[in-house]
Amino acid sequence: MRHFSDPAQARHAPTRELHNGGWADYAEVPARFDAVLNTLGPGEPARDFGIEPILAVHDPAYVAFLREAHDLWRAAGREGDAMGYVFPVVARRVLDLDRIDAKIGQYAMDASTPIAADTWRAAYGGVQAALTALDAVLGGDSAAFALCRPPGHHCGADYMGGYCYLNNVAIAARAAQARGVRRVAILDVDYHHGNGTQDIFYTDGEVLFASIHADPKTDFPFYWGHADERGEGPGEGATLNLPLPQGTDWAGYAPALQPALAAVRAHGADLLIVSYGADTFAQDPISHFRLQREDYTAMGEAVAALGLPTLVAMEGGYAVDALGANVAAFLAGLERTAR
Ligand code: Q9C
Ligand code: ZN
Repeated sequence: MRHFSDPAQARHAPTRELHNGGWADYAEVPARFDAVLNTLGPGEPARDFGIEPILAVHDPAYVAFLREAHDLWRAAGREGDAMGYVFPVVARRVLDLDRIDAKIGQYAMDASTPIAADTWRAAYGGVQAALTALDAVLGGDSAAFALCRPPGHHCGADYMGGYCYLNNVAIAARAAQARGVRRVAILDVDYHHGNGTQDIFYTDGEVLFASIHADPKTDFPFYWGHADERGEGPGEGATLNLPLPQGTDWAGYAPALQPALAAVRAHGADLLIVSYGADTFAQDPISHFRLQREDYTAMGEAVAALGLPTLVAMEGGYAVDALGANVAAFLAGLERTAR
């Protein structure tokens, strides 16, 4: 299977995040990128599809903010990474305030998504990797892998969060539709609920969002991903959330995969996009499932059995030493079943 990335993606290097009331080392490290390439090989460079596919998903004012936030932070005399600390929970008012802290809060859902000097460039590169992999799939490859970093599934049309700035899979889904694909299914198997992706497609009946994740009662992002969130209006029934308890191993995970795959089948999807996070791994330092490397191969085989053209995009996975192998195991399973 071919895979795609942009070297600029390794330049995004925030130092710390606010977690449980204190500073924690930033888990979404550049070494994740190198670890995957070390295992898979260098792959192919992302091509540049421009800003338009990004603006088909994200608010232009939010995109402008992402591009300038770090410069504004420095201009305000601040050091290190730009990060907010006040958030407009009441109706999320957009007031076009000048103070950098007000801008950040307006476009953020948390304090675990700092903007460093090269964040925009890295996020842009990750989107282009996803679009290049999409192009491979639409061009006839049965599957392709985009080494997206930073990840994307927590950010919405106009907010960042959960280490995510641009929603790679949402952008790929809309780009596919612009090229004539009508029905898209997004299967999100990252440990955390993909709240941003859900949000973007919540009222859209043509894009299915099905997610298996840690119960948000105990895990980030808390406010989304509960089983009763099923979509709204024309999107009603096109969102499926399958929360699982901390400690879930493959024996508990595999049964949840079945209704998710059944939903993809029932959707009549022409294209499958997988938000692949390896933070369900037993040794993940910030997560609490118990999957093993071989389970990812079984997962890949189950996904391949759908028989759909498949774009796989990287999301989380923080056990850096095991990340390459955990990605390779999933891709091997996806390739094993002939289609
Ligand atoms: N120190 C993704 O996996 N908070 N995002 C965790 C750990 C944020 C995870 C705190 C978790 C976001 C793409
Ligand atoms: Zn995650």
